[in-house]
Amino acid sequence: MIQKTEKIWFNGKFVPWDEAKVHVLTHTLHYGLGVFEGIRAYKAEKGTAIFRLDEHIKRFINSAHIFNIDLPYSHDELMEASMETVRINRLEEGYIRPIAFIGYGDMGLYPRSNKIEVAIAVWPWGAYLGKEALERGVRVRISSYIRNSVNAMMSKAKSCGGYVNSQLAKWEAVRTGYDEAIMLDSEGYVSEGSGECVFIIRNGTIKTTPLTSILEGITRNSIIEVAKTLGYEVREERFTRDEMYISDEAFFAGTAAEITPIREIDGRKIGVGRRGPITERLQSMFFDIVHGKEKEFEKWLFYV
Ligand code: PPE
Repeated sequence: MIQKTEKIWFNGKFVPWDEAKVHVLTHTLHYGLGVFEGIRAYKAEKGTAIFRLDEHIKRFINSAHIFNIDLPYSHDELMEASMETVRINRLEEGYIRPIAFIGYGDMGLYPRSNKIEVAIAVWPWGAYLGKEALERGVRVRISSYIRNSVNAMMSKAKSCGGYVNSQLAKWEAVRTGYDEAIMLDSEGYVSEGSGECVFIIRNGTIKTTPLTSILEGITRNSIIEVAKTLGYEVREERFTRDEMYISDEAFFAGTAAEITPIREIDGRKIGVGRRGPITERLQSMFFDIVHGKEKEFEKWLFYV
């Protein structure tokens, strides 16, 4: 169960958690057109800091733009509202969820008069795939469902409806005994997890799928930059499921999942079957960065 905090920012005002409600005929609830973000705040050395808040708000605005949703708030207002929601709830560490959705009014697929509603909630959220997964790694399967194809759903937008596809994959994976799913794109190449980008490592080279059919992951982007700083070669190129099978290491990257090693795919052990050395190095650097222990990457922290 979600761990409640005190207040939710809802259309510009703070309301008590239990009162942040909508009508059952809220448009997005029926048709799925809405956009959201997932952001983490960490208890860093100098206080609570939101990781790459500006990039997340930029993506939120871009997601709305892709779907012609006129957000009634500016980039700066959304930044400040996110910070204030963390502050007012005295959240030391946790998750931030801005969402914009089409409110009550017209039904049907071309709502003309409905208000665009915006909310920001925060709550404590531990390791997405379990605390031990960060060390031991997870077991995944290739989904029988393919990723939303590029002209069916706009993958650069983090949209509510896009996650129906993710949930098909996630439920199938869990119900058949795995922790998480990896979906292939409509051409058969690896795309992403239900809520994470995918990386593999072979012979010391790090590979991640190109942005074609996936969300522009902010964790993905951070890892690419960190890996390059550490001197690794990083390639953004397509790869297949069998290349994953024979990789030395593999991991998921996402705000919620952070860096979660993958220890098994479709019943095949990856590398030695636990977190590999390069994954461990990137993971430990990533956790140092989000906790404010790396000067060079302080630029990514927004202290509340
Ligand atoms: N792909 C998908 C489909 C995705 O949902 C996410 C984040 C990513 C890639 C990684 O993006 P980024 O967070 O910018 O590194 N998924 C969010 C939702 C998780 C949820 O269960 O809700 C997240 O990690 O916050």
